[in-house]
Amino acid sequence: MRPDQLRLYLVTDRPLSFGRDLEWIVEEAVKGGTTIVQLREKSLDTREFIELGLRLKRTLAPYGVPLIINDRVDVALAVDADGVHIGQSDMPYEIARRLLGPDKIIGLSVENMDEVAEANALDVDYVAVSPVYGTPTKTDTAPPFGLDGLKRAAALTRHPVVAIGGMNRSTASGAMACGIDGIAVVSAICSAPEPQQAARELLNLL
Ligand code: TZP
Ligand code: MG
Repeated sequence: MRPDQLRLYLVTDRPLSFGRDLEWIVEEAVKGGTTIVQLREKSLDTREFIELGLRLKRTLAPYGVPLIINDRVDVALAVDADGVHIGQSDMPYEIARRLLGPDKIIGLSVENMDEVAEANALDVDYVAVSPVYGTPTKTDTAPPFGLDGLKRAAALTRHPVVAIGGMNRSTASGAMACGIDGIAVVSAICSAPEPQQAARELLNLL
């Protein structure tokens, strides 16, 4: 993947989308300039997860925007998504790579400096520094990196970097100044009254 595809990374969250259709949110976000989309589902049945993945893949195809599946390598394979995003307690990178092959995107969350260093031994396509700030969207996180930690993580890693956790219009520019490739957002787009406008405004700040 090209690092510029990480610039504005939407991570979906249906509860934070206030009952609005996820395909609509995603298409609006992409019209506003979102460069990559991760389908993150924590409570869907496998069958529903796959059906939603297939629908989002059809939504994104005309825009050439990659679809990444959170956690579930089986779902990524089932829908022939562009890749998967794994955390430190998900399937190990080497196994995910073996199953997905050399061409799929694999992103990895890193939650402290040791994990940033360890990821340098893996051929992941990007790392997500998580979280930069504490966020009500996900409360079971590691302690936040802050901008200082983000800067050190960006300097230490050999991979493209996205920042996640508390990224919004007020925090985006400061994060980008740490030498990263993009920001990943949940609530700043999913909960926005106008997701297209929200994405456009974020992109303008990056
Ligand atoms: N992983 C680390 S923080 C986070 C995830 C999925 C949630 C980020 O949500 P928001 O609303 O963009 O702060
Ligand atoms: Mg995970």
